[in-house]
Amino acid sequence: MWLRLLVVVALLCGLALATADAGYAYSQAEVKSGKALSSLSQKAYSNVMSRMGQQAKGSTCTAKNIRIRKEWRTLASQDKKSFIDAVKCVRAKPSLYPAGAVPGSKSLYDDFIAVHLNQTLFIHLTGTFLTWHRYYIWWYEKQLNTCGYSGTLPYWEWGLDVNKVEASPIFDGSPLSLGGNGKFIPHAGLMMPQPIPPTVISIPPGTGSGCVTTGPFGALTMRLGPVAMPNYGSTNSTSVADPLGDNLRCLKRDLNSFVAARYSSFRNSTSLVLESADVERFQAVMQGDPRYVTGELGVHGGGHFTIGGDPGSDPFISPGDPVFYLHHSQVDRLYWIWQNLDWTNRQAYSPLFNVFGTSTFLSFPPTTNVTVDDNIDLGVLTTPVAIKNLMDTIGGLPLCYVYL
Ligand SMILES: *[C@@H]1O[C@H](CO)[C@@H](O)[C@H](O)[C@H]1NC(C)=O
Ligand SMILES: *[C@@H]1O[C@H](CO)[C@@H](O)[C@H](O)[C@H]1NC(C)=O
Ligand SMILES: *[C@@H]1O[C@H](CO)[C@@H](O)[C@H](O)[C@H]1NC(C)=O
Ligand SMILES: *[C@@H]1O[C@H](CO)[C@@H](O)[C@H](O)[C@H]1NC(C)=O
Ligand SMILES: [Cu+2]
Repeated sequence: MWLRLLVVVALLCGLALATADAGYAYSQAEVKSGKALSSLSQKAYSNVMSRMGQQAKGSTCTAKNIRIRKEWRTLASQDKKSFIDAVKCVRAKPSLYPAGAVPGSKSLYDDFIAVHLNQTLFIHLTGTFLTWHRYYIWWYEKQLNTCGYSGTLPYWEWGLDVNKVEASPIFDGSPLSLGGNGKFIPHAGLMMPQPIPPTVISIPPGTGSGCVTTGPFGALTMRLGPVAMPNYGSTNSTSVADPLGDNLRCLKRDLNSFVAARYSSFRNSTSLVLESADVERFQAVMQGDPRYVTGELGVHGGGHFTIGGDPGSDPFISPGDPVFYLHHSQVDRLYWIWQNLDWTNRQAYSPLFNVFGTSTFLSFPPTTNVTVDDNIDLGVLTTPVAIKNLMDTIGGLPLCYVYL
């Protein structure tokens, strides 16, 4: 309570954000430009490095084998090329499902989509959200490594793109981007119904909506879904009778700078990290959980709807767009920054245990509370891992990475 008061006072004093514990104080300009977030990230980095060697028993993660995830635009050209080639390689690897079990899954890449689709209602607005996606993208990173890419999964710093997403090196359609915008087709915006209290979040139309035709992923296809694809100009959504079927169509995007600036700005990421006192609040604000905040998408939803289109705006199949993994790498990075600014209180073995929530979407239907001993199960992709072993990115069981 008085933490919020402190923030208000700081605002009045011309400082943007402050927390009681470490005395962070940044100017409005520093928050807006991303300087504040970058300083918090560096603080988290040095905190992680200083506890190297003190991880939970059994860790094999050391300063020698630690891997560093970086923002897409800091990658060397040959690394971007190698990353893009590795995505294509994962898309060319055979599916792990028994023949005929999932007709729309034609590759290992599609398997990632199918597993996410299958578990969507158990991994969003649940106690599993943060660690499920942490393990999921880590395992994807491993597949890229098996496909000849020696680097780490890059992240997408949304704040850098809020003025013009179309001009982002990630989306500009150049050979070293992840493909361009969708072709522009005049269309209405999205009207997304929120259950508690019943409201609608309206966003103006983006600048695409048609098929992506430029860049390395210019001819990408989608097969699985849709399951809950919001329709333009209405609160309705589209689904097919056989979401696991072979519903061949093009990749579409509808880049939307309004959404990025409103929901995924540097200010949004910075206040999320500084003002969330516990994981309950952190994960709720990050996802725009309607039980806690009204009319918000959170930085997580904001990133997804900045991409938009098909599969980008359908929460069940959004991993079908290769940018999904860079988006969730940034989600994971904010979780990592937040955890490591106060590690003692934000890890699996602290008195608070730091998971919160049940294992069903909005707790509907009600289920028991998730605990750190529960497993994250990626289905056909790989073996389950306990949540407590996914809460430390340098825990070494199996994670061993940081962000810069
Ligand atoms: C969905 O999850 C259930 C329960 O874990 C599993 O039995 C089923 O095989 C999964 N289906 C797909 C398509 O992954
Ligand atoms: C939305 O769905 C309702 C109920 O199914 C239907 O009556 C209405 O025509 C739909 N509206 C649009 C714009 O598709
Ligand atoms: C998100 O950032 C925008 C622009 O910086 C700001 O107008 C909005 O109030 C912020 N919302 C939240 C929830 O942080
Ligand atoms: C689940 O967690 C909530 C919030 O901490 C708590 O109020 C509730 O008693 C817990 N339920 C069980 C069955 O432990
Ligand atoms: Cu997800």
